[in-house]
Amino acid sequence: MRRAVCPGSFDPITNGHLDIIERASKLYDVVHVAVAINKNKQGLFSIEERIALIEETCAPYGNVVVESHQGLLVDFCRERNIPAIVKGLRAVSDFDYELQMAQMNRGLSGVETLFVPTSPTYSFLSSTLVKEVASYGGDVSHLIPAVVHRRLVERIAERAA
Ligand code: COD
Repeated sequence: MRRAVCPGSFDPITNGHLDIIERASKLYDVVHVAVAINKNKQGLFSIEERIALIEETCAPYGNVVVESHQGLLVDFCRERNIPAIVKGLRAVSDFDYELQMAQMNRGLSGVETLFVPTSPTYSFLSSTLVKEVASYGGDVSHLIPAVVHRRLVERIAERAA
């Protein structure tokens, strides 16, 4: 069984994340999506909400398992016998940090990182920008799945109330 992991914060999942997960799901038998728990960073969505949104949007792929994880990604991989991390690369600006993480992770445990070039439509896209634009009333409906858009609009309204 060939396994890979797509890690991230996914606060919330965007079409850019989905593009990478879908492409990984065609290359591997099982793709684990690891939602990082960061105790120092309060997200817009809870970990449980992020997982539910990822499960719903990735259900059509049929081979995606969504889990939270705390601590080192290499430990997540070791516990599940996952030999590969799949990451999307948006631009040169992503490269330096991604290369550092890839080399560190390989040095720690031997796990390899495979980089998938983002689809040009999503090369500027991040969860942070989506939240910022939506918080000022901008239209981000073409950048995130419909269910995520509904939840995002609701959450921003709740926070503003
Ligand atoms: N197009 C293509 N890919 C994209 C896009 C896009 N528009 N947006 C995001 N991605 C991909 C990228 O591969 C990105 O790395 C990944 O999705 C996740 O993105 P985010 O923004 O949700 O998540 P990050 O960058 O906050 O996640 C960082 C991690 C959680 C992956 C990282 O900090 C980590 O591995 N933490 C675990 C602790 C650990 O092991 N630390 C040591 C690392 S050496």
